[in-house]
Amino acid sequence: MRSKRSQRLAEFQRQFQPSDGVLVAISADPDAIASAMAVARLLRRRVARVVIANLNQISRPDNLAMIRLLQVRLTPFAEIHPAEFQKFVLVDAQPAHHEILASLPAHVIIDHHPESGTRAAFTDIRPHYGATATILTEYLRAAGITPARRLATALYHAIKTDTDDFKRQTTLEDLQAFQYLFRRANIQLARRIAQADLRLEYLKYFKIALQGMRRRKNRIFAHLGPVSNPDVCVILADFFMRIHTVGWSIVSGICERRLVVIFRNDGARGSAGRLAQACFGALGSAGGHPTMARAEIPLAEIRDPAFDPKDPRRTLRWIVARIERRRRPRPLSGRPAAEVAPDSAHA
Ligand SMILES: [Mn+2]
Repeated sequence: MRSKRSQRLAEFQRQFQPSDGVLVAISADPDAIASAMAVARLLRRRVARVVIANLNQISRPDNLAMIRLLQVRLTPFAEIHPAEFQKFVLVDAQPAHHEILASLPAHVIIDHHPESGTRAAFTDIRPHYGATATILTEYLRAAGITPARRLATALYHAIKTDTDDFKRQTTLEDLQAFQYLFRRANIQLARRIAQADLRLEYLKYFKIALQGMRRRKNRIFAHLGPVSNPDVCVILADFFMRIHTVGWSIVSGICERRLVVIFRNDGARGSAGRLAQACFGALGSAGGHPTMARAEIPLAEIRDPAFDPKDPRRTLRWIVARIERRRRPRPLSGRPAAEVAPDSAHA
């Protein structure tokens, strides 16, 4: 009797003919990229060709580093003619997650997100797994394929990323896959990829933040002025949390006519989500987790004469005053935050 894993692999392999052109459509993040690479490896010499197409424009510097250093070949979906393919594979996503995915006649769906109801000829969805890369690592092992260094490094990085180094949803299977990949991955290269979270043009925001920052007890505030991408506020807010005496870091910027305020808290006292909500909930969307939160306020909603988006010093003073005023009369207690809008960027 063959094991469940090799039965599942055989069923996956049965979906493909040697003449097939296979399109793997992904929303490119580390888990999706690594899983697509594994599908391409599983289908090598079994089908005519495999093309990996990214639906999204890839802009995160660490993902760009992954693609460059692991020599991943991706084709933007806009350049794809779906009619030229016979089989469509979705990994780390389901048709309900993206309208383009919904428009493709998926033959294979392999994912770890919650079930959204769509089935394909072959569907393997395991919501309790920390990463789709773990499922694909099991397929490779069942197929007797030892992943080459680049593929092993991609899968290793994917599991680390999706489980946030095992601080998020992780199963025994994720740990087993990680242990298997650890011996085969280029750990230095994976570290290099994970570390590459900056763009050269972000350095000017470090200068602005360091020169303009304000300290109130264990709280650091900085306002970056106009930013091309709010991710840079997240990077600076996380950066200030690396100072061992800092309990709160609050970094803001202006992007697309909105004031974006990123909150970080050390998790010892107070709640970033509740503070964001209390200070800015009346003006825009605000909320998050106890340690991470964000507020986004349309500039048009702020009618306070003390606020001037064109003057970064006054903007910072306005934010500091609004937050410090909130903190004084009613110190925040340990009640759990209402999770309004989880901070998604650089989570
Ligand atoms: Mn994933």
